[in-house]
Amino acid sequence: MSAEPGGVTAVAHANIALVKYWGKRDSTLILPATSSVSLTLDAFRTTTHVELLDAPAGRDEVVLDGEPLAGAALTKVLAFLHLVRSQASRTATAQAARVTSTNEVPTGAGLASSASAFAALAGAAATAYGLELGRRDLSRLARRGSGSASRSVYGGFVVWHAGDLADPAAGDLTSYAEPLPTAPELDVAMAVAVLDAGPKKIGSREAMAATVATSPYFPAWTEHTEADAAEAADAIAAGDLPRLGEIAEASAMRMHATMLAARPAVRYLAASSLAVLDAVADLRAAGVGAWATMDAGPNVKVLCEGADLDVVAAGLRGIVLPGGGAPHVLLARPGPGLR
Ligand code: 2P0
Repeated sequence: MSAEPGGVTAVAHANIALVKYWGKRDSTLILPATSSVSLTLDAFRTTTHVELLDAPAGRDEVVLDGEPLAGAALTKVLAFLHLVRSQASRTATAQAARVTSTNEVPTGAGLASSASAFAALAGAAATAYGLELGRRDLSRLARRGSGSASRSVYGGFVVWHAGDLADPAAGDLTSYAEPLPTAPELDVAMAVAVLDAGPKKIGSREAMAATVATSPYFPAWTEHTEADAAEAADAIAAGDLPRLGEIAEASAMRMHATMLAARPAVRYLAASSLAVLDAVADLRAAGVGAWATMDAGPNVKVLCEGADLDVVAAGLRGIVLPGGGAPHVLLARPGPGLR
């Protein structure tokens, strides 16, 4: 974070979960049902500037990519600013803020991420309002904006702990992210197959709530995910990419299976996604270490060794999608934490 005369600027990067977060046990505090493990990427970053105004709270201004923010997205940001002000004990005499944010996401990628957005906002707003938070508390604060944002406070491989399950107040203190010990020889990369399947039909927050409320598979999902997170951490420490890749692909498929069992089903998998999953299996059959993961949308992200990124990208660009055409492929490597 850099404090300038006119405010504070923070930069945060997107992260992709390898062991997924899907479901909350407390939606006010954003406490997850399970721990999750992610990789922060060098691509897809958000830069956010926060400047305090000579005006009372309630006159906040939020501009995203040059346009005033509106609707539900604005409500989320205003609630977050209110939280930061209350933590700074400045509610009585609170000054409004002007938030100016820019997302660097390749056009049409469909990867706009609340993770980089709320991590950057947490960093810039906390500093602007005079909160001196360590990384762990910044991660807890970012979590209140969007769960996955807690992980974007750190670079590389990260775990977000579910925290104390017994009561929410203890959970709020113990549900934070931290970097994972990583074998120095573990050199990974990610290829993103961008599939144009139109705008999302259901946002992830609503989809998670529907899954928790109606999927009979949800208890099995939570039971296995905690063990998957521990095994992923072991694989990262040991530099065992095949083991990490297997866990990551299984976690993504199980997450989608859990939401497919909701009533009505939540389905992000598209026909084009299945074509990419087949291509990833073909790469593996040909001896290339490549493992797929998917989030709340049709795009498929492929984890591989850094040295194999070009061959994986070529494999993905060679796919003939249902309906014709090939996926647009973006390349990413591990990226830094909030700065
Ligand atoms: C993840 N996702 O672990 C999972 C996998 C999408 C699929 O975290 O409600 O924007 O703000 O806490 O973090 C996306 O959900 O949800 C997400 P909220 P968030 O990356």
